[in-house]
Amino acid sequence: MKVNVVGIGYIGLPTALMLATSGAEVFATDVRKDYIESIKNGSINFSESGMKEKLTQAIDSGIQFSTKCEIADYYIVAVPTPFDEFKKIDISYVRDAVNSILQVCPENITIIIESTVSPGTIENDIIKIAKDKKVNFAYAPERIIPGNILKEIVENARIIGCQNKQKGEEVRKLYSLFVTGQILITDIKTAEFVKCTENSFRAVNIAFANELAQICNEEKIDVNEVIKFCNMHPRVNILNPGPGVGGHCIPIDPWFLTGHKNQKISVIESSLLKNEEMPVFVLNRIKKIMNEHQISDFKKVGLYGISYKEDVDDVRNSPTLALLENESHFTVYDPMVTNKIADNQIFSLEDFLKSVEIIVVMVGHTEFIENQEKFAEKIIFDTRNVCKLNNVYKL
Ligand code: SAJ
Repeated sequence: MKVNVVGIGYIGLPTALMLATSGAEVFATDVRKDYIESIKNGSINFSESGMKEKLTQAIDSGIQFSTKCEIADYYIVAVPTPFDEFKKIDISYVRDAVNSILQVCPENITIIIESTVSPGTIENDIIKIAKDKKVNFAYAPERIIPGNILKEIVENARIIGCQNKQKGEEVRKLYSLFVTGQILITDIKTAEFVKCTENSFRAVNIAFANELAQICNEEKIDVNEVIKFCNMHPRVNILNPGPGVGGHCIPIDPWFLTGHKNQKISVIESSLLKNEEMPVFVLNRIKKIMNEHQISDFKKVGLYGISYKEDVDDVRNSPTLALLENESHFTVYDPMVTNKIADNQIFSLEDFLKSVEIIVVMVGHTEFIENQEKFAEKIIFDTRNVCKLNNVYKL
């Protein structure tokens, strides 16, 4: 089986590597020339456990990297789908990818879209790009969690949306090369809905936890204890409040469900807005703590963590960066983020500890959890409920 994966970032790269090490002949295409060159030499621009080793194995198995699409039986598109200024999906990368495939592909092949799209996009916009050329389309959204990509890409159940059952079976066969989880076949639009709904569920649930945190804070009650006890109920499962929701999925994908004019969409929208307001809620809490301790210099406050969540180096839509947009004078440190992206960024834990009096735990990296005693002399505001020291401010 010849497969051309188009877009070899967070999703496309592991997909291409898994296919290449499971018996498929794989071409991996990306428009970034420099990235292609570095990846050919075994270098990856994000940190993910096991990925470098997988890349070496895939190179040994004959994976080919290029900026141009090749002739193949299947094409998998895994390019970004950001939203525009009106929070509507921007499909220009998907459109460009499909156009570049159409220039080289034979007829009757299948183009599988993995990028997240709003329901209806494939039928209304993407299929039309093919015009008279006879090709098939499928939608196979990914579900892998950054930090555990290589395990989840194999074990998670997958939903494949297809134009007909027979094509669905063919696509199932392709993914069966490396997926051990169930592979379920449905129509394209249902699959599009599934993807957006999963991330909306998480966004709404986290927003609920964040709102609870705000209410509990006013009543001087520990929200984490309330949630812990609630979750002992057999039918309750509340997620964790935090300083905001980052990453490239949960703050974005739910907007793809909200543009329906004939329905009153309030739950999803207000949840997204609730999550977006959390960095400012945290900022106001920090200012109160500074007042209590007569600290007025923002540099004496250290934000621990810049990435959007624990143990990843990804800073996309990071709550810490959102907080810094409102007040840029804080000192910041993140063991995972080694390039300079903030004004007062410090690169060693020891220097960070020497520079600040208050520490705000924005991300619960393993480094923090395993070295808590080093922070014992500091005033700590723990927004992630990971600190076991005494006298800690909680969200
Ligand atoms: N967060 C909270 N409280 C929680 C859980 C998460 O505040 O209880 C925050 C995190 O700190 C982070 C953000 O939410 O800032 C998102 O983190 P995440 O771990 O929930 O999700 P992502 O964005 O890393 O990955 C999600 C996953 N989707 C679901 O779990 C439904 C993943 O499976 C998807 O593949 C991915 O989105 C995607 O690509 O859509």
